[in-house]
Amino acid sequence: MPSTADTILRPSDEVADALASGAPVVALESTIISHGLPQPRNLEVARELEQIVRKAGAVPATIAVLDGVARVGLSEAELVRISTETGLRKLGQRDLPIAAAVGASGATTVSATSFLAARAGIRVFATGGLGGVHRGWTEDQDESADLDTLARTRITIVCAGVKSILDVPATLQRLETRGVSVAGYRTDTFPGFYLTSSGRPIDWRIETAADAAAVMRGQDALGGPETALIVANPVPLDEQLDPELHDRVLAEALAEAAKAGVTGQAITPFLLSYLVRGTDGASLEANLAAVRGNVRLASEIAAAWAGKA
Ligand code: PSU
Ligand code: MN
Repeated sequence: MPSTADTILRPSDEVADALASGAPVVALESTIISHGLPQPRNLEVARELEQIVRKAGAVPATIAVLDGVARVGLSEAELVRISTETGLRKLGQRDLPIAAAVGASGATTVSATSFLAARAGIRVFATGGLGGVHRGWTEDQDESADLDTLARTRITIVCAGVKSILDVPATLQRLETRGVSVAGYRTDTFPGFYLTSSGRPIDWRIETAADAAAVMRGQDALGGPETALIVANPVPLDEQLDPELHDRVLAEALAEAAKAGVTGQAITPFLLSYLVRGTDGASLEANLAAVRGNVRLASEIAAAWAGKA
């Protein structure tokens, strides 16, 4: 059977209706659910994030590939699938056509989710922390495909910065080079994922969801390369991970990963789960606090963008 846009990329009826009527829609990724969070908490989180979007008056579109079809907006049974199915793959943007051809199922990373959301006509996307340049890049050139995709995809991504397991200054540098717009939401420093601040300054600060929508209109009015807007939204201070605990356990995690020879797609899930265990779950709570805040803000931005707020 030939692959057509129809058979390979399928929005749910609810998402299609919302997009057709100009209602606010927020894209959510599935890798954080399948590979970034422990079971069984991940399923509760998948449901909770959708609930936050709905309460804010927008439609959630969790994105994943199921049996070779990129699905935009999942049913309850499909959320259970991405939370519990063993052997579910982690798919970046480059993996999508291959997964479609062989009928594979997988969770989508920021790169794949941004790409599919934009293709489906969704402009706003919420996640936890972006991928980026890994520490030790000079040895293995591990830079997440998230950055490249954001340099050529017109999406607004709300995140708590980039994951602190990464080389944050190098990642910010790459975002600058690749022409990706970055604005801090009510902050002058770039957020540090589990931590409120990475300690790095940020060039631009916005105060409201309406400001973000104005930036998005500016992107479209100016034309030029189809780049993303990163809205960097820090985890509240009283919900961040204790910075000393963070630094200590992260150093252990990085040493452990090097010793075990973990590389490639496996490194991010390895480090995140090491942190969960090494902090007795405190990193998980900080991660979730960050994601919830991002989903809330993304819902407000989607409403402002749709002209409903
Ligand atoms: N944010 C989180 N947890 C995660 C991720 C983001 O709070 O697990 C995922 C995203 O899907 C992101 C991916 O795209 O980690 C990055 O993986 P890699 O470094 O292999 O590109
Ligand atoms: Mn990588």
